[in-house]
Amino acid sequence: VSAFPVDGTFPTGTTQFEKRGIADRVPVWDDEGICTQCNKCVVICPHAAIRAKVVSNEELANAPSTLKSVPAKGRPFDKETESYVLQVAPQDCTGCDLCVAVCPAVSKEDPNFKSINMHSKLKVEGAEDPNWDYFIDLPDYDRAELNITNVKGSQFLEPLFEFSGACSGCGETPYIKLLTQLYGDSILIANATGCSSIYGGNLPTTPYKTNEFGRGPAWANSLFEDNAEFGLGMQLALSKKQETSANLLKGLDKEVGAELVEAILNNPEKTEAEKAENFANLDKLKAKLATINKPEAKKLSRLIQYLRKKSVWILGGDGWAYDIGFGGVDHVLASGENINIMVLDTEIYSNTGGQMSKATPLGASAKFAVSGKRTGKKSLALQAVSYGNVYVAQVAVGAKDLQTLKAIEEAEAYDGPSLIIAYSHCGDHGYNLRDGALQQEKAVETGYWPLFRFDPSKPKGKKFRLDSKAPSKPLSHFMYNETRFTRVVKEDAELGAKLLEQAQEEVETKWERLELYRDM
Ligand SMILES: Cc1ncc(C[n+]2csc(CCOP(=O)(O)OP(=O)(O)O)c2C)c(N)n1
Ligand code: SF4
Ligand code: SF4
Ligand code: SF4
Repeated sequence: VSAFPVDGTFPTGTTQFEKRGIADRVPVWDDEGICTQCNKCVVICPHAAIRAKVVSNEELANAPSTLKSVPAKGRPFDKETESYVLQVAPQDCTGCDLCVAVCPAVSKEDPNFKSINMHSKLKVEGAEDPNWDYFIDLPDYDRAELNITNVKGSQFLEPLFEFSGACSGCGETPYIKLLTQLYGDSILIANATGCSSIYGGNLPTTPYKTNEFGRGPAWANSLFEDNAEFGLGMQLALSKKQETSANLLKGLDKEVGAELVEAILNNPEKTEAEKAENFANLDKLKAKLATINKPEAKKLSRLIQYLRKKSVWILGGDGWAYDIGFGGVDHVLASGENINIMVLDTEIYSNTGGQMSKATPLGASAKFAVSGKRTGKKSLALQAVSYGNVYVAQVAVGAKDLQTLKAIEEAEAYDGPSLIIAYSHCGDHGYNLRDGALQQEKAVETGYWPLFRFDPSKPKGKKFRLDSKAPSKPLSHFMYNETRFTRVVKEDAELGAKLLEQAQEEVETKWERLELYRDM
């Protein structure tokens, strides 16, 4: 039996040592000339195995000759002195092909050739392994300089969730990765049991890691049924510690100096620059506290990390959020606390083999609904909207990555409870997940998965924003590419046709209902 530390902590950033090398084929950045540097391949990668950096040209002076780079495009980069590099980690890539599928840069001469293309790993790893080793040690761009309100800029941020053991092509992990890129050094994660707790804490390794300053997400998994309450407890403890540390600091005003005290207490940490300033001030405070011989100073030294803006994110699947943990989710939403919930909605209990949940749509076959579910999916999002003071977003990163990014940023900024329902394709849906992002696009086009955001902090008439257009394609365009929907058609064509008709009707009714929210 291994010796576990008494407080339940374990080393982080350990998946990087696994080097599972499970892919037969891996992507290679073949044509840097046609690459638009959009970073769409980076955001969709479930395993953080393809990354982009912008570095000064000098940094590349000793790079392997096979490491490609191009002048960096767009703000804030200097194309004369800085280069854009895109690199795959061949031994961490799972070969899902999602990055190639989303790449918009197609060769004019050959429509089957893109900026990145899949190759036999055996043939390319000789060059690409050393390329990755060099690339990963290159410095990350200054966070405070990047424009992280667009997808491209956000993808230069270091992911603090990488190389998880999730299935190849998983639709859940890109959301978690993005969350850690944006706020990884300032968040606490409460994780419901489900796929995300298994690939999130697949001991002895974990995909969560810290940045070069030793800061990263604090993560814990309690149970399946109590995760929202678990996260609320984290939030209450966090608020108390923040309050206690602020009071201690105010009490040491004279010893510390009013200017530093004010600078720390009044820093909203809304931007990366403000965050960096607070880190610098806390370093100064730490040094000062060491010279003050008072019990309050000693106590504050232990609590100094709470003089920070931190947030709690509660993560889990639909089985947790719609069904078994729903009471807790509802309780947290009703609490008014400044807390965030993200539901990774695969529309089934994925981790235990695909059982039906209240998120399973009409007509889909799942365990306990093998011949097609006969009732519709509940709208957890609209239930939450009914509170009026909850920020709510329904997103699909494969369909509209910018909307997902905005939703996460708005949820984090909103001073109250937030709920993001994130469409997550899953191997249990029954198709090659290479097409996961394409299916998400179809889900949005057909009205199966409308995209919207409800922000109570916006003025009347501007609170509800529909981010997708009215359904423009029949539902079958989306549904009939997935075995979960075609199974019933194969078994009983008449029943299949009836369920499709009902599902189509449901889509139209749901869209009409959403349009009513527009004026809110
Ligand atoms: C009270 C309880 N019931 C059942 C389980 C078994 N269990 C663990 S994970 C899971 C499914 C999780 O499904 P979901 O919340 O949709 O997350 P996903 O795996 O799809 O990400 C189940 C049923 C459990 N751990 N606790
Ligand atoms: S093939 Fe899949 S795992 Fe590999 S880099 Fe592309 S998206 Fe990531
Ligand atoms: S998706 Fe294609 S065009 Fe965009 S950064 Fe990746 S390789 Fe370049
Ligand atoms: S079962 Fe589905 S949700 Fe779970 S890791 Fe695999 S693809 Fe992701």
